[in-house]
Amino acid sequence: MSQSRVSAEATALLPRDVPVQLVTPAGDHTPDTAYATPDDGALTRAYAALVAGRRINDQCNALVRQGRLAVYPSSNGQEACQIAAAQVLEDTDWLFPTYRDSVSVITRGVAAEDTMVLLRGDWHSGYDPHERRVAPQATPLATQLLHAVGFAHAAKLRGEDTVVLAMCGDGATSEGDFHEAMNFAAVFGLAVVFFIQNNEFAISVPLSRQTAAPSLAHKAIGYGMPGQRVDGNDVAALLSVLGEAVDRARRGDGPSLVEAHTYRMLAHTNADDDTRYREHEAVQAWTERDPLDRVRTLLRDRGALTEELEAEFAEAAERTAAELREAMHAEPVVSPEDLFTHVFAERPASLDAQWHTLQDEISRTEADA
Ligand SMILES: Cc1ncc(C[n+]2csc(CCOP(=O)(O)OP(=O)(O)O)c2C)c(N)n1
Ligand SMILES: [Mg+2]
Repeated sequence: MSQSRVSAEATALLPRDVPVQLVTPAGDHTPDTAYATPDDGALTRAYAALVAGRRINDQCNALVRQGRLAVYPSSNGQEACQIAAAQVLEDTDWLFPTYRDSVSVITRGVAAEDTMVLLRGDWHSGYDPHERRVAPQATPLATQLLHAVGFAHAAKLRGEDTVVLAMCGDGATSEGDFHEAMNFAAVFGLAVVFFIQNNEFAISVPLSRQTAAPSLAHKAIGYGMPGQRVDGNDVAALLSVLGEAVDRARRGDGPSLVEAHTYRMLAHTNADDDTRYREHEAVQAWTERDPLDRVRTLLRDRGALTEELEAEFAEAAERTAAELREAMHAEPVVSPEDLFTHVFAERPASLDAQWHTLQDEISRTEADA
């Protein structure tokens, strides 16, 4: 292989200097020769999901304050990433989300109240992963990337054409698991799309302390897969760039990495005070890049989004929020024995003894009450 051929192949793996954008923050269409703009139907569907996603984020924030959720890592400001990740997949594909990706999980069809079981603290996951092909939301950073890669490997061995989309944050790219997952996926040519939502922070740690690379998408070339950067608040660009990565994976051309440039508009979770590490003005500046506004403006200008449709979307989002509220206001019925279930296929004597100790304590407490 000649030197120039090596460098041409290598260059093809590099991301662009400027993230791909198809709709400007003002709502103007900026066509791209390499990435097709989704049609108005697809964008309207995405907008409906964005409206629902924003409403779910708002509702969950309120539920946290009411003590109905233990914690809520909001994706407020990141809804375009959340929607696109879910909408580029076929029903038979798999999504591997993180704790911040509840809106993706719900957009994929999991009931909102089942999605919130984890964040209410009732159980490790409130849904059957196989039903909508959504892995349980991972809290330990980057672990889900290895699960996703293993899953894709198994699919390949079985001869299936399943695509696996694995989500992570900018901070998670510093984990060893991220690198192992990328390397394994590339070496074995697996159908994985690694999707980084770069929201500029890992709790209080800014991106500048996370990496010295020109961008997170530049990491892809080190493993031999293409990397691309996309405006993470432009749902049209996300659908196109992620869609292309999914098509590539399905064709058998291997994994790729997509970095979305977005911003976390709220604190890391309700347990975090973001005024301690970032300026209010910096956050405010991102309101002008809101992911809902720009696609709404575009679709309204084109006449594709009528007032009736908008009202319909808002009503549907309100119904989802009301159902979630109602479900979360009901007291959960949990059995203390659940703590001991699914730990081992057959419960060993030592664990059984612990359960009996707890049972004794419970019956004594009940007798005292
Ligand atoms: C292995 C591991 N280390 C540390 C943590 C604590 N932790 C939870 S979220 C977080 C920040 C992650 O930031 P990022 O990957 O950018 O995702 P974001 O929260 O911004 O979506 C950290 C350090 C964890 N959950 N898992
Ligand atoms: Mg982050």
